Amino acid sequence: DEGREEFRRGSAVDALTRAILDHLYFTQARPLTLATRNDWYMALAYAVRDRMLDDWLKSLSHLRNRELKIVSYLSAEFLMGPHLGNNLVNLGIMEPAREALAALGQDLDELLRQEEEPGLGNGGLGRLAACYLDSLATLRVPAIGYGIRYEFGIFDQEIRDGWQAEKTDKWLRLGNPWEICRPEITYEVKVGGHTERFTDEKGCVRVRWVPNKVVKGVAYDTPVAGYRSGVTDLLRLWKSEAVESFDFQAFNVGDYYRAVEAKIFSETISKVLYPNDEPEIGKALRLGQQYFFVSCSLQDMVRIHLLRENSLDTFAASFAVQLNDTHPSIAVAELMRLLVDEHQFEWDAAWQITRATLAYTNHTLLPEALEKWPLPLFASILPRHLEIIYEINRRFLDEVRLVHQGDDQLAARLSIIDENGERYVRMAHLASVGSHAINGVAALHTELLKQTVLKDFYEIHPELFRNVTNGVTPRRWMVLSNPGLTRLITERIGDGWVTNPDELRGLEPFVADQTFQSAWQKVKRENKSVLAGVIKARTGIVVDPASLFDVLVKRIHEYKRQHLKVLHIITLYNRIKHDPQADVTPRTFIFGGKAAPGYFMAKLIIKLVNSMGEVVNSDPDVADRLKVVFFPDFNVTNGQMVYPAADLSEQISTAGKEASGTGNMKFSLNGALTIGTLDGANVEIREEVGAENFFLFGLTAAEVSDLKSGGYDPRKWYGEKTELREAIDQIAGGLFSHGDRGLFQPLVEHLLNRDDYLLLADYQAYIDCQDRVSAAFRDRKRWTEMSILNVARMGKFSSDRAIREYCSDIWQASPLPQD
Ligand code: 26Y
Repeated sequence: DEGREEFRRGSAVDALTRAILDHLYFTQARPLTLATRNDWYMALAYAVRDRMLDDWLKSLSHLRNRELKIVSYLSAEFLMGPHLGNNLVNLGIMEPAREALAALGQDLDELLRQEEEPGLGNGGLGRLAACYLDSLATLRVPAIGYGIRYEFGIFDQEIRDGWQAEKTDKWLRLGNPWEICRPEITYEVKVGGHTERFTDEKGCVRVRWVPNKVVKGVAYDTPVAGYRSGVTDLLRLWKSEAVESFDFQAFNVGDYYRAVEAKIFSETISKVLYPNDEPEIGKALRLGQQYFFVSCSLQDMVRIHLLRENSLDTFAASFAVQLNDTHPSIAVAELMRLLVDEHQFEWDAAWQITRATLAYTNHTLLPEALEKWPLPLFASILPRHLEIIYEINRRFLDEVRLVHQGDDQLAARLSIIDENGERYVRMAHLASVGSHAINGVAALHTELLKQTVLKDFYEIHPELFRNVTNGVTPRRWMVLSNPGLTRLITERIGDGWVTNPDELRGLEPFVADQTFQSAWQKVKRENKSVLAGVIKARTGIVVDPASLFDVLVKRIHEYKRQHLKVLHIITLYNRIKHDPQADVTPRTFIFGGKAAPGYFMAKLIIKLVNSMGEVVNSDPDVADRLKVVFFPDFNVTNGQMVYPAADLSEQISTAGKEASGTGNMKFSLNGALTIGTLDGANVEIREEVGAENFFLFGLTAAEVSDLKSGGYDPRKWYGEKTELREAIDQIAGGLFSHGDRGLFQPLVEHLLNRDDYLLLADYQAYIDCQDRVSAAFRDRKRWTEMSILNVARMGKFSSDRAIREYCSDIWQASPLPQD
């Protein structure tokens, strides 16, 4: 094969040039003279995809190799971000591609901006899945990410008159060159109907599920290249379609409209991503989506396994299936159904296989964010699964009662069915009972899991619990998004850190080095200038790259306390108003993040940020020393510009509420210092970088729960803290709403009467800590040292480390041997 079709495989400039021209003509069907920017982007993308195919097809052939365990990452969300740049980095062809395009009169950066990112996720959980696929491929572990090919991903956010407006995300509009449709890989998925008992040829009583609808899932495959690893893994997303036979049947009996309705229903399933990061009770379509992708994925695994072996007895040796939160937890009942109903397994054997295969990752402690489905709804969509769940539950609770005789309360608390009032299926319980491992996503989170939401499970089965602290991929979040810092680091310590980021420790000897420090500052300053340009273009606001870039970007949520940051800014503003000569450290406050469309308070917080910003930004007394920016449409693409330009990373959630956080890691890796509470992975970040290089404030998780159980009264803090009272009174009094006292009243009321997230209790500690930040920023040398040390000590937070832990502690999966 050597030398064959060099122009489709080679990474030299002329091979790439020829490949791009070839795709422009033969794939895009465009003459040079008429090619649009999108044509060039598509041609380049296909040329890059071609270069992934040898490794990919090799990896796909491993699916047939019975010796190799495949990791299946089941996730309702994969927030992959733009593919082009990442693939150029991982294949090592960024520079030749740039040159090839230049020779063709095209600018690579412009084409990179042409890609519409696949926003098939809400935030942290979906982005984690994407980082994990990058690490799996980089570590040469055979893996498939299974999910849903939403036609519309997370909405695009616009800001109109300070409010969030949602626009549909039409990411497929101009085509998707990265995916390959596999019309031959399809599965049928049943929905609704009822069950029947019958006796089979062997005289066994079996169950038949008679659905009232059947839909079809079609596989769409996207290659995921490892970083120069020679392995390309697979992201397989399911699109729902109508089953042809079903149509024809209805058509034949003349019921044309019913056939059309069935088709519409079928296509609705994968239509749109739910833009919430907390469940809404009773959304039938959401349960339909979850079952749809889980069923397709498990049927696909069964097919692959049967190509390897003739019996399903060894299924757990072929696949390690990870449940990304409870969203795919119906897999517990579906795998049982496939084994028992469709493959005639005995219950006990099937149960043993199911538990050996599945493992569950929990991502939240908030009780209101735990998924549960009303029983009647569940029964109407998945009647057979409900029966199976009852049987799983009966056997599980029998065991519990046997060991813990007389403790009926315990059984009720552990039950998969919530019977306190309205009855629900508790998905976290289903996932826990059906898994051989349960993990949290940061050390503190796992400890709290064991003490709170999964306490009873931990007490009966402590051996199931693990911690795997989250990580992020240094490829996208450093090499791709921060080429300046990447170059500087690599000049000093080589490029081994990209796959072995513990090598970043090699920067420590340079921490006080004058030349290195100025080069470091220069990179940060350039990143800030670039971001300043984008801010100007998108918001019209002019910001000074010399000021401290103080950044809070993440989904908008009360527990993440964006409004605590608002109180801080108002406090600084008031200090200036009281003394216009006051010596304040100039800061640019950058907010970003989407609010769930139905989350009123979150949307009001966005409006508050913008309204407050208008007043602060235009006040002549402020004289441009404070600038407030709400950066619209925070997503992966925008994140890649924001993290590298940050001086200060805001990680200010109420302790005990943020499971891990992963933005915190991206900031620190890019040289921002953190101001944060002891929450989620902040705890471990601080441990790694050293307490002296981290701005810590606020109550601990234990103090939070003590304060709450003692009957927390926010008015006490309001009464005692003058600056706090002034800020709240100004919001209430209409200072930021043109005198309208009604606008922010719900927010103020909540703070004064409930303050579930303890903003008032943490306010003073936060302000005092921010004063220390301001002072520290004035000592350029010390700040730069801290910044370098943050980067040097981030090794632990690589997703490679996390994936190695999953492989050894949960999946028992190993890398492919080098060939
Ligand atoms: C039920 C459905 C509407 C739903 C959809 C998305 C529920 C939750 C979510 C997303 C949750 C999420 O993103 N959680 C975050 O996971 C990150 C990765 O582990 C954590 O770092 C972060 O703390 C956690 O909030």
